[in-house]
Amino acid sequence: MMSRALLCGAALATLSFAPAAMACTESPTGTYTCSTDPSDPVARAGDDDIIVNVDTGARVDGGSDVAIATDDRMALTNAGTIESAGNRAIESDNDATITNTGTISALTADAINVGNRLELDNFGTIETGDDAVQMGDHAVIVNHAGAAIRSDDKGITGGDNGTVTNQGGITVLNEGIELGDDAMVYNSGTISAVEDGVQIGRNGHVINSGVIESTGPDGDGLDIDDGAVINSGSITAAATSGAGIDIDGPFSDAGDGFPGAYDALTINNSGLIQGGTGILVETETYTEHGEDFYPNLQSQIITNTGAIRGTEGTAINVGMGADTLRLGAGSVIGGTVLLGGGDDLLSFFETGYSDGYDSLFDAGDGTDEAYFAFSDDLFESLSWLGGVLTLEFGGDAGVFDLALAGFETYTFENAGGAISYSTAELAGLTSQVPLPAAIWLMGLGLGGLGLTRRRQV
Ligand SMILES: [Ca+2]
Ligand SMILES: [Ca+2]
Ligand SMILES: [Ca+2]
Ligand SMILES: [Ca+2]
Repeated sequence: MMSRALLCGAALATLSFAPAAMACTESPTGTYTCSTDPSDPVARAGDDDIIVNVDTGARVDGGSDVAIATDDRMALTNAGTIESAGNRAIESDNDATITNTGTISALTADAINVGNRLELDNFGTIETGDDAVQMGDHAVIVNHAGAAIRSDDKGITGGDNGTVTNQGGITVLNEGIELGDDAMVYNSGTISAVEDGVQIGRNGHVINSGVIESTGPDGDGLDIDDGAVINSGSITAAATSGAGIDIDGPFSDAGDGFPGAYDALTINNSGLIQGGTGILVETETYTEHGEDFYPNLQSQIITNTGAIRGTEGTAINVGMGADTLRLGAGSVIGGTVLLGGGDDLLSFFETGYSDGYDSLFDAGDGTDEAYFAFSDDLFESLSWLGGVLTLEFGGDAGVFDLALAGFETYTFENAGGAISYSTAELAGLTSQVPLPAAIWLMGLGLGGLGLTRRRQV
């Protein structure tokens, strides 16, 4: 008996060191102020229009429950800590507004799980063993400079019409940002994901001046169906099977038939797009997980003044449809370009190019055109071998060479106006000694003259 009483006394003494959790103060009705560490959960899951303010230094501890639960139109400001060890940190329904300058964390469940029309401004930290932010449609999220979202699953995941601006860091073990159709993603920070960096659906718009990267064994930098991408930063995938930008095709439940084609995707790149394949369009038909997947038959319109690289040998594969690849001076294409079926256009729309094109440009089936915004008298050499036309340019065109296959028309902007050749006409030039030889000898002659002049100096 004696020893038991001593034990109880010891236990009580130990407990008394931990401050008892205090309820958040409710005043006026429906408005809570949480100012102690710890504070009890706010458990108003069935109630609308709840306002919660968590003060600096305060900590709302959900324990094994949700730390803050409300129904519609919650307005939450957190400057302290909101956490749960066994459930979601924040759970609300439609029209939630959350401003976080503190920490929101959940060990085993979503940190924030809400319905439609979430407005979230994060200046602090959101971290979780599950999804960091899961929401419905029409979300508007800003992860501000210096803010961090870390998760063992997805970072930000939601439905259609979402707008996500990331100026800070999103570091996750699954997908960084996953949204449905009509998504807008503005990134000037860093999105680092083991799976896809950003995955969005149809009519997506991505403007990136920061880093979007997939670091895992099978992710893509950006996965998108149609819409527009403007990249001045980097969009990369480490996986050999992954693409910097992966462009899906339509899909439907198995047996339901072709659901209709997607629309065009425009990509303007002045930064880096790199993956096992740099830009990859779905070209296959297959069935997986009870769904039929179809090739993307649409146009991809790519303007590149930066670099597009495929570490496994293919820089760009845009498949079926009438695709356009416009290359600016100073652009780099690291790997083969496959323009695929359809009437495609390869355009060198400037002058002053550098030698950034080591691999083949294959235009594939269809009536394809190569366009040059300079004169055909800027050929240094031309050869036709095994179906590959190799052109070497100099002068105002810039010093570079190209290997072309599958093109039907070659257009040059000569002084007297544009002139077009067929492959047969250009290939024929290589077997007619006078013209190419004359050009080549003239180049050599000028080079010799230059050498002579230099020697006189
Ligand atoms: Ca295409
Ligand atoms: Ca094509
Ligand atoms: Ca083609
Ligand atoms: Ca062709």
